[in-house]
Amino acid sequence: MSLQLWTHCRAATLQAGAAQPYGLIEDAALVIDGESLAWVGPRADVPADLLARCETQRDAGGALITPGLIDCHTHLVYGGDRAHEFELRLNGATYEEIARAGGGIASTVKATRAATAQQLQTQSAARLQRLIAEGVTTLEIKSGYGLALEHERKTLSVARALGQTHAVDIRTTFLGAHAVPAEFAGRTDAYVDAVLEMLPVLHAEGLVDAVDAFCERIAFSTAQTGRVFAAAKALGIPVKLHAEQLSDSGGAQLAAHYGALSCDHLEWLSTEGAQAMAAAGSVAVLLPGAFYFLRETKLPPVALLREHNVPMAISTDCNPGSSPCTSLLLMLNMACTLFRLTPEEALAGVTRHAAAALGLRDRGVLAAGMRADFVVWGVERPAELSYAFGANPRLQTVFKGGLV
Ligand code: DI6
Ligand code: FE
Repeated sequence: MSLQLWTHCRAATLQAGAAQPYGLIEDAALVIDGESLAWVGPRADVPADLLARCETQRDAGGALITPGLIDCHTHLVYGGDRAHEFELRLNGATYEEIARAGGGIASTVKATRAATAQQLQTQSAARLQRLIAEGVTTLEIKSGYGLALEHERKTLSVARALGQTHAVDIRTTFLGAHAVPAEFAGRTDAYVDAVLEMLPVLHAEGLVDAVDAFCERIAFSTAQTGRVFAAAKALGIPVKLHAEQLSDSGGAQLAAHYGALSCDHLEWLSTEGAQAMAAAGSVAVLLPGAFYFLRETKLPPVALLREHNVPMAISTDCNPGSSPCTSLLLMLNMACTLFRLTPEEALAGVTRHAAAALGLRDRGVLAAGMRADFVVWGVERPAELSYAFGANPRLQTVFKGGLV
């Protein structure tokens, strides 16, 4: 099979342990073999046998190439929106008043249940296209606004279908334990029973790549979350957790006990939680959009995560209630301005570490054997990607599995 050679570019490979920041290679070459990268390195070092097999040659015009971006925590598929509640709140209504009037998560559950699969798909595709336009080539989508078998199935099926119709890989996460639906009000344990019934059914239908829960005093306790995780483990499904977003409930330790791929949010993470995550190899997924939109003041403990070498990923948390955001590049900027990550940490957070948060080993860095998912940017330095905000990303080309 013939190969494709890319030259006249700078490559931010994001390889772990690279000598240069960002794993940057000046005057780089990439050799693409179908859906994979066959070789990445300095142009002068391309092996002669590979060079001889390159039939197509592309000049990147001095552009910067990064791995395709990965948005590893989204609730992208939902019905309706909550702009009206946003407006009500800014006109003085309290969260409780809105919730009592059927607002909050409950209103999104209602709208998601009422929507047909086709309507959900159309609404969600518009959001997905905005992420793709910024260089996202892989993203995770959680359920959790259906909260009943048929509606959780509808959400996860729409998520899968979006991956068929767009140049993006989609990983689906079952978040049945996101909130207690109205019909189970006051009966949280009975609803957890229902979640445990949904899980094997949806898994058998091929709709579940991972299982997540919202472990928080306003949602599910660690005991209830533990029941969901035990069921996931019995089915061999990896777990992730919305942990310590509003309080420290010890969710990170519980998730680590189950070998979680990631713990997400983490504003209230304790030292013990960070140690448990480090020992389990769980990724910390930081969500600056939710922090900003909810006007939180408690910062995630970035120094603690660094100290314990817990890898940090960054994601949009795209959802109608706490982060109505479809810009992963804006999250790069906010991770730096709000959380004080370095631009290099932020970029690793939407590439290498985001891949790890999804348990994917075939992407997130530019290296031989990895998927040929990459983005060609009209910028000189990698820091420009997190520096500018609200700007056109200057994205030139997205390669997905070797295809433009
Ligand atoms: N944490 C959040 O911030 C969102 N879900 C979650 O588990 C809130 C979702 C919503 O308000 O719709
Ligand atoms: Fe979330």
